[in-house]
Amino acid sequence: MKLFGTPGSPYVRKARLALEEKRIAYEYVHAPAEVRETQVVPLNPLGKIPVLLGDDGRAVYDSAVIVEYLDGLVAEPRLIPQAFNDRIEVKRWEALGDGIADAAVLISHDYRKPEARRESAEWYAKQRQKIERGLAVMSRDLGSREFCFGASFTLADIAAGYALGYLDQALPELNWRKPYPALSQLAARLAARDSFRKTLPAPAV
Ligand SMILES: N[C@@H](CCC(=O)N[C@@H](CS)C(=O)NCC(=O)O)C(=O)O
Repeated sequence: MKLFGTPGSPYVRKARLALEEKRIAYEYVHAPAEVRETQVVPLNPLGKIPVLLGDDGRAVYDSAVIVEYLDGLVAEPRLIPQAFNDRIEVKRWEALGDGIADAAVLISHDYRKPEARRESAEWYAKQRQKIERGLAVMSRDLGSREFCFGASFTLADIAAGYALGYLDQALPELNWRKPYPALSQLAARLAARDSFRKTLPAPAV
């Protein structure tokens, strides 16, 4: 099985975290923007990463579908609970992680444009509010518990972990740790896991 991605993408990291947690062997194929047309578009018409290519030739995208696919492929450890309400709760955590990452990706891509072509201050404020409201709900729902949902590690922890990690990487000036000490402790616990250590992107130079 192959996973096409780039190390800086939070969605690719989500898929890699699921592969690592489930101990599924895979080949990581570096697919930066220059090769997307030839390497990714034939597998995913949307041209986005991550894409998972199975040994049977089946291509799976996007990251939410990849995680669900992997969780069905290898039963243990279970990342998405089977009971309906529990499953929806864990998927809601995933939506929070994705939404925080979406806003942070938009901001960090806009930063790279020449100043004259950047979005307005209102647009930036709107994206930051999404991140801040998302963090507030994550913090409230985590409370003083060890895991984001239930009594064991799930996709909810992957979602919080990759979103918080991406904020550190893309928007370090946000300083989210100070207002959210419980999320900060969660991030430290997650960072100590093999899966998080193995998928930590190298610092930008
Ligand atoms: N919802 C998708 C988002 C994937 C996504 O936006 N990936 C970015 C990289 S961070 C990408 O491939 N962008 C290229 C494009 O949109 O053409 C997922 O979770 O997989």
